[in-house]
Amino acid sequence: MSGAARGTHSMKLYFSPTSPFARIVHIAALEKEVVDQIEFIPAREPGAGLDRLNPLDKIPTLITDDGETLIESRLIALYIDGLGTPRLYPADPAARRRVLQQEAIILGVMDAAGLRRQEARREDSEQSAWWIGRQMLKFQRGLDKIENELDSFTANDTIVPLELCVALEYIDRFQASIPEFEWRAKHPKMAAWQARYRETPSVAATRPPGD
Ligand SMILES: N[C@@H](CCC(=O)N[C@@H](CS)C(=O)NCC(=O)O)C(=O)O
Repeated sequence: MSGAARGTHSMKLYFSPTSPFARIVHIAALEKEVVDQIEFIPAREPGAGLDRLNPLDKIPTLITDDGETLIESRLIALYIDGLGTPRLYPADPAARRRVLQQEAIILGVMDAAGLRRQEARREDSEQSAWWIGRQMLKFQRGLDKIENELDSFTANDTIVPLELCVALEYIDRFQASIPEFEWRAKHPKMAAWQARYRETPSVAATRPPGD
């Protein structure tokens, strides 16, 4: 990392405490022990100006110590991992591809859950059963694949099990209002794994208020 002394903020992370994508970046920073080099900027407060930095106006957005703006949680997590010896995304090409593929499934499940949830915020008459059905198929198929390959998803000390925990907690957060988000009955291996893994320090330390 170029020239940052421990304890001084050389990067800026635009975040929100309830964003699961920002939480992944926060976890990566804790795992890589660079969190004290990051200034956390609440992006949704008036005057934060995220829209001037990121044309998509999305959280998370990182400004590196060189002043580069990075958008998308996985790009930012990759950058943070690269500040030391890569571990969250292994250097070996085949292992790295597997991590990126497993990450794509987990983030895809989280995207589908987010889109389903947004639909629930519309008036009943404006909700599309077709769109909800599409998202819930992605959600169910994605979780089924993870359940079937859980040993591979959780075997290594990479970003994958950490992201899986974030995705499952995000789903749990909305289960009371969206009953089809119930996932434990059909995915017992994952439920047992989550009950153990959720107290991993970086996961516990970044849990949103109220969860
Ligand atoms: N694919 C993006 C998703 C980021 C995302 O959707 N962030 C949400 C908050 S959880 C956001 O900023 N939404 C505001 C918007 O879409 O206008 C990533 O991985 O960073």
